[in-house]
Amino acid sequence: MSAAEPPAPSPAPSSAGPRHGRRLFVIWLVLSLAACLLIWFVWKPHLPPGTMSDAARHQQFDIAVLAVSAAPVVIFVLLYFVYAIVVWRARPGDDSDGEPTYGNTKIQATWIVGTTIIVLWLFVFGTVELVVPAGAGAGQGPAPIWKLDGATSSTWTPNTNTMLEVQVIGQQWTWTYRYPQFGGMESSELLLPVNTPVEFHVTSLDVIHSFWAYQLGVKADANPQVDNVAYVTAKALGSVTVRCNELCGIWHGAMYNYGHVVPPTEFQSWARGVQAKEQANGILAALPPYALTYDPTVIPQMGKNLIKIDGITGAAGYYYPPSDPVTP
Ligand SMILES: [Cu+2]
Repeated sequence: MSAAEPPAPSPAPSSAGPRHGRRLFVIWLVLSLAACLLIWFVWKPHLPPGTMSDAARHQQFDIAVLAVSAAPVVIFVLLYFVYAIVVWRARPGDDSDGEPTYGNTKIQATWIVGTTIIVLWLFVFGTVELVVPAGAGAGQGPAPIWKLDGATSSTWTPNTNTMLEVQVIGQQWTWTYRYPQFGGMESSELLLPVNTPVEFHVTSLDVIHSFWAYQLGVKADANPQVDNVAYVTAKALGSVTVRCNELCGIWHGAMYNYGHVVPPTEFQSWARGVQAKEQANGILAALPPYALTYDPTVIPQMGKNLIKIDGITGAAGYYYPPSDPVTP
């Protein structure tokens, strides 16, 4: 506030002038309420990443809650700015200095209490939203603290609340998926059963990648020699975009494919089908035994046969890096 209005020194609460504090508060309250209602009822249903999984729903909810928390703060700053320009601006011909101010206990106390509440609220809300949805779809490393409910078993059958284990393997520049409960079969396609707890084990064969299943709200780093666990339960049928979210070389931008969430019985027959096919054509025997991480330098070169059999390719047109350099 620069210069005071000649008739009434404005910032000081005087019985003669308008009560600026109350006026600001009322305008702020109305605008904030309107903004929060708009955010919650109009904007929230369109916020990413949608509602395809439990993790995605929580993320959409979190973004909406944070927007609702931030809107009153932003509105207060802008409102005060506009109000000060309109009401407390220097009038033409007024060259006097503004009133000196020496602190205001009420404003200082309000500021400290207000900011403390906001920070503590964000801390509590963030923690709850990380713990309740079992890590919020993020990678928790090899020993997850927040586990998703579901029975663990070496086999998987539909509609039993048994956790489906899916290993996600990144390599330059493709994703493949192994299903240990189906003989460790490996596919370039990600299929998931709906309404089933899924435990992803994300790893890499070469450089750092990041597994990002957008519509599922899952994002987990894929690091070589690391088993990174992330949980999700898909809640709706449909397609999922899988992208690499860590710059990993020249074809990083092309490192994506699509997953599908299907009914549990359809998933089971697909998985059994791939397992049977890979048993018959020799891929299962040629694959390294299922493990949580792989050392590609000791995996014997499997050569181009695999590509011919299953259409899986990795760096230089090979699946898993060759043990000796070969011209592609
Ligand atoms: Cu990548």
